[in-house]
Amino acid sequence: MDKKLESALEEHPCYSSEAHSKFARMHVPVAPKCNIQCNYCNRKYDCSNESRPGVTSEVLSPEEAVEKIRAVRKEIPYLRVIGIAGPGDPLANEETFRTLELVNKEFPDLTLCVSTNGLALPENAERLYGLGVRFLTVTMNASDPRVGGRVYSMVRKDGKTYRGEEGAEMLLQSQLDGIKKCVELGMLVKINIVMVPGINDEHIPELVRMVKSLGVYIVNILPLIPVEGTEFSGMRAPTPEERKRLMDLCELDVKMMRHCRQCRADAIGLLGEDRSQEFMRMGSCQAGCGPSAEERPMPLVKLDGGRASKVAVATSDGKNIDSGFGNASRFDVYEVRNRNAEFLRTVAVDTSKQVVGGQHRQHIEDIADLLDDCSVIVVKEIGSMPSKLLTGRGKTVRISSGPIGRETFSL
Ligand code: CLF
Ligand code: SF4
Repeated sequence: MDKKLESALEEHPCYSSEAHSKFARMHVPVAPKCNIQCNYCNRKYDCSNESRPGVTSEVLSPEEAVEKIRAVRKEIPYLRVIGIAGPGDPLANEETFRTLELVNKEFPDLTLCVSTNGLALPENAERLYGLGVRFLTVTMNASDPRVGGRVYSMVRKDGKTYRGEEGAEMLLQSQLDGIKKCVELGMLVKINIVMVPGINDEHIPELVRMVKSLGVYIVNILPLIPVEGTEFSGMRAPTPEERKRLMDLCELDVKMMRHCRQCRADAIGLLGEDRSQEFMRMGSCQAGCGPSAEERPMPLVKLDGGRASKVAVATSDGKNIDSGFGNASRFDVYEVRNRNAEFLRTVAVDTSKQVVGGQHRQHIEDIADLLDDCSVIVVKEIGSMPSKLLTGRGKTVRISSGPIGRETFSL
């Protein structure tokens, strides 16, 4: 491994467990289209409280992505990696390549990282390498088409659609050929595997041995997140114990990633601290009725400001701002007067039930009702829907993290 790659590896928050608390990655969501359909994926939701791959609040053009990187870099000097991870498959979108080209030219010191399902990898491996990509992730859920046929409902290649085992076989062949090429070129390949109990869990050790024989650098086993509106919505996620057992077993064969945060396609920051909402463009409507791309104001806006008498803080322990709006189990409410904050009450939120799909908005409205007397809400993160709902009710939303202190209340 050459020196440059070695130091990039040491500072890559996903590939190095030591780096994940020190260095940040930024995903640029430039790739909306996908060429397959996984039975666990539904990309229509847009909410940071459902943090998972395939979800993003906005799609950027390559030029907008570069502009955003410029702005983020100023705020996050420890940014090291620019990743393209969706919200569709990066290799099914020409914009991915244009973005890589632009980023490589303007920020040669940043590491480029791409995450793909692998279907279009064989024909793109050299192109990616030529554009400076040395870190590549392939999400691969089966090394047997009989298993893959239960995970993927559709694979589209060269204008044709393939289903069931036939589609899974085609995908598998592309993944294997593509991984082999990337390893030979000198890329560090990571394999992401989604663990689906009853579908591929028993098969995963065999899959891991196969990818190990291809020379992959590291494997990451992620738990299924059952999502409303997908084939797997009724399936259960593996328990942490089941997943740990499987990782322990597979670690006998290959290096295992254990600090994955299942990021959004527009995640920004340290792995455990998504700051994407801080850098959301304001003023552009998802339905396309906002200003055109040329007119759109590019300044990246921090949610901020306003005077308040009551402030609600999303906290799990009463000491730190550490929760997102939709997944907080508790808000502490303070009254702020003459720059002094006085604790008033704790508002507990019922988080015992899993909230999916259409129930999500109701859950958000219920929390907003509980905090109706507060004019400022301080959260670690928030999705665009809850953020719009709160601002529509006249609240000021502030994104912050770390200890609750004087700064939390300097309004
Ligand atoms: Fe992004 Fe993925 Fe690159 Fe990391 S994420 S493209 S390798 S820079 Fe990391 Fe996020 Fe887990 Fe992915 S924590 S989902 S493994
Ligand atoms: Fe969704 Fe990614 Fe699967 Fe495409 S490859 S269907 S974006 S999970």
